[in-house]
Amino acid sequence: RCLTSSVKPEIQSHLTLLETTYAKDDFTNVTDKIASHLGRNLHTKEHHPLSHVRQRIVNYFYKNFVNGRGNPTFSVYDALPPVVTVDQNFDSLLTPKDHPSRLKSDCYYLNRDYLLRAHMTAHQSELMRAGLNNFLMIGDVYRRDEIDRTHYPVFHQVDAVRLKTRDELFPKEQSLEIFEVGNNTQSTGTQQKQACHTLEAVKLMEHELKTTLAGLAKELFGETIEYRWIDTYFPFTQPSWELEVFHENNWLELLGCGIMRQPILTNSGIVDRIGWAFGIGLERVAMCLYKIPDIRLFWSKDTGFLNQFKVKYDEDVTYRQISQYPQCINDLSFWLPQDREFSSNDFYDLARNIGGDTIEQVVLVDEFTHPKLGKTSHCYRIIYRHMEKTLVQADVNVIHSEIAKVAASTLGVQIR
Ligand code: FA5
Ligand code: MG
Repeated sequence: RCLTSSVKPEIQSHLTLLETTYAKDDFTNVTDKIASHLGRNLHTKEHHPLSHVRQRIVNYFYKNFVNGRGNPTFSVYDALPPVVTVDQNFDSLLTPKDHPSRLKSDCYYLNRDYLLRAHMTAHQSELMRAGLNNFLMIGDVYRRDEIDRTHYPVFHQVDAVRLKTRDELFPKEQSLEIFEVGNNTQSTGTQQKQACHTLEAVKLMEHELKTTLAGLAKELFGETIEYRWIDTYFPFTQPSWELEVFHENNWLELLGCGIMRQPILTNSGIVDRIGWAFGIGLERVAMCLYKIPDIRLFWSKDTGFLNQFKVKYDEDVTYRQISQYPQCINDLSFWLPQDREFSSNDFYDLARNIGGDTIEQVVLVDEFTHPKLGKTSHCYRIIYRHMEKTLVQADVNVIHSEIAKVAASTLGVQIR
């Protein structure tokens, strides 16, 4: 269609996210840039550092909580859609109507009714209503925030809920209860406990919660990690704490947690249980574990970053700075020698010897054996990238042919 000067820019009255259309209003503030992060699902991408951290946390729960038949007690929800209602994100969690966390300046609203979830806690009520008692919720969360090395408007959280009945909490003591007589859910209680709970129940829940989370910190950062508990406030838990760990000379806030406010359970139809909950951010943990210097790197599609994490989820990796210059990618295919041994490592050393600092990665991308000739072929992708300068294809061609020539003469391979 032909554009003429009389065409006015169209003000769109609707926006579409994840195949659903929402009417815009005076609250709409989601930008295209933010919307482009939906569906990336870094937490479930194989070998992504955030996926490794997620797996470490999930496995800790699988290992430490098993039922009588030896099965994991916690179930995992990692595909809950990030568009939620104001009710899910705030009201169902008893967030006061005038609480600053609801402000347009802090959240990405689609309109007055829908927003991109600001925390995974937004899904607590719906999963409890579905009948779950022990579950983990994992996903991307969205917040308008300052911009620096450690803050990005999209990050990832693992949230957990654990609900217990009186019999589960006090299996041996028939005289102990979890609720005070009169079950007063109207009065809010004290910093120490909600009015409706007995002190015994709260103390036992607090003990299990803190032991579990201190154990998680040790699982992630090692047995000797120093940690401390800080009293805090969340609208949805009482009492509430933050867990901080001492890492590289700084106290780092790892997670928030607490005893769930009882009306959240009652509103979900649960009248006979007490619960604890927590929420932990994945980026901070991954940045510490792998020494990743900038939070934006998690969104990188650069294989110089991603391929450093092609390891088992619990292996130690220290991130090495990648070059800011562009990659030059060349493949090399050859038949393996039939009269002697060949190992990929011999080729990696050879490439490294010849290419030196111009080579970022060498990856075996294809391997097949000819059905009739019985010969095996390997294809290696050599990714050239210098730390200090842009490589042009002509320079790379010289190095690449030298690698091919020396491989043929010293490893006995036959270039294809
Ligand atoms: C929450 O989001 C609560 N929903 C956590 C919670 C769940 C408390 C259940 C009680 C019960 P908070 O905003 O503090 O709390 O975030 C929780 C964790 O997410 C933080 O401890 C931190 O690890 C991580 N986090 C928060 N903001 C950021 C950010 N801008 N960048 C990276 N990680 C963040
Ligand atoms: Mg916090």
